[in-house]
Amino acid sequence: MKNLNIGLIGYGFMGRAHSNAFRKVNNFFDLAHRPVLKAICARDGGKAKAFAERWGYESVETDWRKLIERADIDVIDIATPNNTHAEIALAAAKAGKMILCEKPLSMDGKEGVRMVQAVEKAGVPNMVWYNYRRVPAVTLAKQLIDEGRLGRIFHYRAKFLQDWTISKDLPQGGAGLWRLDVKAAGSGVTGDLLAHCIDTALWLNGGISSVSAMTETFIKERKHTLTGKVEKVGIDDACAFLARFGNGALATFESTRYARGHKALYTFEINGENASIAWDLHDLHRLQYFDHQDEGRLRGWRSVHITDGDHPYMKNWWVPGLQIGYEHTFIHQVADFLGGLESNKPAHPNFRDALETQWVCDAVLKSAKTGKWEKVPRRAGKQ
Ligand code: SOE
Repeated sequence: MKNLNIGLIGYGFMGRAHSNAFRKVNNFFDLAHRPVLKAICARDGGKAKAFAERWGYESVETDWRKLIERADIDVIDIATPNNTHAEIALAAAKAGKMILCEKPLSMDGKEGVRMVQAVEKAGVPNMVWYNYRRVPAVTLAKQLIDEGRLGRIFHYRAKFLQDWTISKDLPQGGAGLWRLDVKAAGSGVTGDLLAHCIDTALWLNGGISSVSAMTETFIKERKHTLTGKVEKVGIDDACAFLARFGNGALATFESTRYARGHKALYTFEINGENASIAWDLHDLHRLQYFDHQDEGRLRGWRSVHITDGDHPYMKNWWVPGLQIGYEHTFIHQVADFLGGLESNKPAHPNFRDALETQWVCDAVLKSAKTGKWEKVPRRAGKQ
């Protein structure tokens, strides 16, 4: 078993999800690599030390540049606010480190191009944590589509609804609230939530060619945690867009942080010529499937419980019928990343895949400003 030394930057919600995955992956998957929690890096040394003690990191750094310089680190895992991804990734690639990066890849497509070029020039394995691809039911949806069971796809419908920013008293900026600060996040729900929907959609249904979007910022000013002043809110609180896929399918996407009663409701439905698929994050271990080829008298939506040994990833877990949850998607992602190193078939989504999502986000935000349909820019560089 080969050790793979991890240097994690950032100890927030995602730092915990990633650390849990690194710790558990070898207990459930047969792999030739073992992630070792070598160092946690964060500006606040006290908090980083407490995190290291809780999760079992061997050492603490307070300057990410020092972490990247360390010869004993193999993988840099970026779990920091969006505006720091590029600088860290560029330096890590230059130092020859493998890179795992939180979503979205970058602040925009232009920045993403530099990141793709850096990892490809350095030849370092790279991956972006779009974890919902690794929900077994979502992976099964991909298998069914790739097997051609849906036939021609006509419609793709996705939503990601939350309600945690409705209060006007919620400040923007700083730990936990940087997602509301446009300087740190780049955008609001588009980069934070719709990026997930777009990543899944591109994976399941291919490229998006054009979009027509609307966005709204419901609360125009909020106190900034770092400056103490009331400042303009620059993010999109809600975004809805129409899209045309390269394969001719029509799509609707919607996301908001103002859907009272919804905490993290990610859903999608795909309608094909022969069959349809629907999935819901609140019922993540089920895939709804309608097959028009079923005998007419018994035809209807099936609710398949994705817990059997022949379902994606499930043979690695408990016994048939027992379900798994959100945190397992990150474990699957680490397992696939390590498996990719071992088979020489790199895991996806890599930086280049995530750049595609970025281009769609850029086109969505542009369309919301111009009020026009916008084309999604083409890929940068060669594959
Ligand atoms: C925002 O609340 C958030 O935590 C996103 O940043 C995550 O990517 C999403 O999976 C859940 O919601």
